[in-house]
Amino acid sequence: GFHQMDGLVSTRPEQMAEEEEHGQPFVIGVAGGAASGKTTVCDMIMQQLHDQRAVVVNQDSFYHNVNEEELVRVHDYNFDHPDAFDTEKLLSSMEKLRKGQAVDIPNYDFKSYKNNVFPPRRVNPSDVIILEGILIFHDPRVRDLMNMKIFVDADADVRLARRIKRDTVEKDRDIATVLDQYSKFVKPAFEDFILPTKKYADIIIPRGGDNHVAIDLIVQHIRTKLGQHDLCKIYPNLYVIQSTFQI
Ligand code: UZR
Ligand code: MG
Repeated sequence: GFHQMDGLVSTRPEQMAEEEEHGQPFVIGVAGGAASGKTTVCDMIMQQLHDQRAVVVNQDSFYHNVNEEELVRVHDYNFDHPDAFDTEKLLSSMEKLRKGQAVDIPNYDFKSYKNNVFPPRRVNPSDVIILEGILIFHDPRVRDLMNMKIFVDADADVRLARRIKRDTVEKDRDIATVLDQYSKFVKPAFEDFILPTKKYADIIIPRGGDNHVAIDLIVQHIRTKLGQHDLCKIYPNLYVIQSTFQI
């Protein structure tokens, strides 16, 4: 009997020590169609969480490099397909962050379609990690990392209008190319891969970044969750008292 107990006692604390030391981050997933307002929603959450250690990790950073052969016909390359992303790398990066280690995240260049043109971005472990991207709810392993899932909703015409504006200004593309890519890849991929992941969302935000009430509610919830976590660290006895009450 004692032997078995010894075994249990010696493995548990070791395993828990690492996690306890850093605390598990609160992971928020933000999905939605291209140009739906995901980035705006993330920026607004980050602004309101200014006093917390929070970081945004974009799925865009994990685009595979487009090779020379594909580059010749890059207008036939589907950037809206789940296979366009290096999900294994995203998972291993998240694994490190959760262990309290810093990670170097690739800086994908939309002009050269390469992830090694710019130096990587150093991301430090944080209390809140926001994972943002069109297909961030697609892989169940990535979904399982999330404590809260948000889907940003915007009408298709709004998304297309925003996208034309953004891609012509920020990405130096002409309107014909943007429209062509939209009907060939963006719209079908939205219907085939992105929209079906809406069912995994805990919260659906209509009107994207314009919805201040929704953002306020979300930030309040995050604060409550983080507050509970902090109280538990500062007053370890508080939880015992609370649970006695509940029983
Ligand atoms: P957000 N995208 C590009 O246009 N070029 C690339 O090299 C990589 C991605 C587009 C992608 C998707 N697809 O619609 C959009 N296409 O970026 C996602 N075609 O960006 O989530 O910020 O809207
Ligand atoms: Mg964006």
